[in-house]
Order: sequence, then structure tokens, then C-alpha cells
Amino acid sequence: MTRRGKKARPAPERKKALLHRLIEKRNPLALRKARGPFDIVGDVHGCLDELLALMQTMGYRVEREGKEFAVTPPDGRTLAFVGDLVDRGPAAPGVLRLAMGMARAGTALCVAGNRDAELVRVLRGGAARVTRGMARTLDQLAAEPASFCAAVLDFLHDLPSHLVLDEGRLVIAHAGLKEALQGRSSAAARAFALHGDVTGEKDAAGLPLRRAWAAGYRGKALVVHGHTPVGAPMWLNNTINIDTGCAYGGHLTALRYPERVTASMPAEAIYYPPRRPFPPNPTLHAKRK
Ligand SMILES: [Mn+2]
Repeated sequence: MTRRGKKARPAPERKKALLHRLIEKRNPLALRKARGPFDIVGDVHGCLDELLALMQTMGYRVEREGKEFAVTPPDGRTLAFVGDLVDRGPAAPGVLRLAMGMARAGTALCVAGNRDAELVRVLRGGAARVTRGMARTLDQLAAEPASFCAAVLDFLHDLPSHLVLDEGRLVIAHAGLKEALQGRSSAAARAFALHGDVTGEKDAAGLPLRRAWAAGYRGKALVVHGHTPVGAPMWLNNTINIDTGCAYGGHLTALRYPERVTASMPAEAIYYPPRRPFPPNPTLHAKRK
């Protein structure tokens, strides 16, 4: 699975070409002129059934072709993922197949989530430890052909840290992004977009403390993000958090743009125990009684 690691060190010219390709692929401004309309999906975390159900409510037609998916979006719409496709949930390979197939077909965009970047590290053997949620994704990938795992590694590795869309009116970044870093390809922009505005300290549960960057956000671009699960989609200034904790038994949420309306699909189960207290999903609660 560590295909790149087994290769001989590339010659300088080859290395330069690879670097250029990566900068191009990860360029957050590459789609600046894309107007959408977009359906921006929050942290999926391997919740394939909820993703398919949510897409269906938004008018996407999905046909299965063996393990692959053939997707017809409604009215020229484009699906866009805020990242964290993997980790924790029951069907990461299926989610990856759907996202990668749609990306190839030009019907979906995706930015990197911190857990997607972590999976890249794990697959390359560079992670110090593997969390329980990621071990679940690895078990699921172990049942897939090596060629698929190699394609996953390439796909996740090449994802941009964030995307500036609609002539600068829309920014998609996994953990959000302050205005000064929007459109930048720097390491600082990538760190912020994947992990948020971390202080370097940890809370009582051992999770990194983050500054509430959105509270002071005054940018002109609407920033759509996930990363920190909330009970319901949360607007704050010109930002919205659409991570409604599907893997924790919450919902999977999408923001329709430019309409600025959300669509949510309740989780079918609690797939992973939350570390921070998480608001319960009323539908799931009713079902379990
Ligand atoms: Mn995340």
C-alpha cells in the first residue's frame, strides 16, 4: 500500500515535475471561477448509507455498477465534500469510491480533512499510533484490492487544503479559514484549514484547544466548514459549520449554495462514541426506545 515509499528516490527533474503537479492539484484558486451551484457535504466519516440517502433527497440519481457508483447530479449541480471522508464510520471504502468516482467525472470536489491527511500518513507508515477509528478504516481497506488502496492514497494526498469558489464569494475548508489565509498555498494555510486555529494546549478530554476564529470572522467570503461536531448546522457571522456528527449518531448535513439552505439526514446508528458530549439525534433516540 506504500507504493510511493517503495519507489527509488526520483531524479531532480522528476521530483520537480511531481512538485509542480502537486502544487497545481492542491491549488486552492484553481476553481475560483466555478459558480456552482454546489451541495456542500459535512464530515462523512465512512457513513455511506446516510450519504446516499442525503444525496437522494437532494435529487442526485445514484446507480451502482458493481462496486462503483454512477451519479447524475440534478440541474448541473456539483457535490463538494468538506473533508474527513474516512475514520470512525462503517463504510469508508464505499465513501471513497463514490467521492473519487465523482471527482473523476467532474461532479464532485473535495478538500482535505485532518483525518484524510492522517490516513495518508498511516498508509505510508509514518504515523506514530493508529486510533481506534482509523484502525476501523484500515480493516475496511484491507478487504480491498491493493490498486484501490494506491488510488486512495493518491486521491487523498493530492486534495487541496481548501477551495476558493464563485469568484471568491465561497470558501470551503475542513476546519474553516480566516480571511488572511484564503487562497494561500502556504503551510500555515494548510495547518489552519485542516486543524483549525489550535492553541497548542489540550482540554480535559485530551483534545486540542482551538480559538473560536469564526466569532471574529469579518471576511466577505462565506466559509463553509466542518471538523467540530455540533448538534445542528451553526451559522456564525459569514461562516457555517455543517459537521453535525453523523458518525456519533447525529446527522449528515449538506449546505446548498447559493440557496444557503441545509439538508440533513439522521444517522442510522451511533457508529462511534463521542469523546466530547454530543447532542443526541431525536430520530435515533425515538427509534431506540
Ligand atoms: Mn476533522
